[in-house]
Amino acid sequence: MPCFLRGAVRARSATYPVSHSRPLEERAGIALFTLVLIIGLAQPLAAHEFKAGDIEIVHPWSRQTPDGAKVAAGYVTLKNEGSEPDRLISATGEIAGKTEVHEMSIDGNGVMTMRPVEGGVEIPAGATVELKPGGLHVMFMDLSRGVKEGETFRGTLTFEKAGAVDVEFDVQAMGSGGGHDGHGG
Ligand SMILES: [Cu+2]
Repeated sequence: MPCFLRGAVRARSATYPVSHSRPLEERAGIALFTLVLIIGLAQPLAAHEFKAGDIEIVHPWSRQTPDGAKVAAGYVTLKNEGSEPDRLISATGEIAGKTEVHEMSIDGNGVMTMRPVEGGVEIPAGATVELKPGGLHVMFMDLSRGVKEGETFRGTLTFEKAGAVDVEFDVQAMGSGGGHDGHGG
């Protein structure tokens, strides 16, 4: 009886690598595929950068739009690494019929208003200017379609000196990045 058992165990362990294990190449392939998949899925959340002359354009983003929305806001961080001031004078977005650069402010009655920035947004030499919820923003109007979290859409930013540069706006979750939802164009 003990002899029989030992034989059975040996037989099973002998066949195990053949019947249950994948070749090393295949396992390496699966590992690589999984890694590529993880990196691919993580990409929309990672910061992304663009460059126009001395202006570094960090992580342009927008928000998922509610159903039927006709406007959306875009945000971005602009770093001027040059020795001359520059200005963001205009922007476009592929989802928008019209795009303006806006600033928000609160008037004497506590009413929040926004209007196009006269002459564009100045970016002093060596300075970092943030377009962010509640402040300066790109206003996408006459939207041709809504956008969902995880998508990207193309646009351009035009600077007085650095010129026009193509960028991609990452669409983040509704409500991300603070207030400033649901304002009219
Ligand atoms: Cu606005």
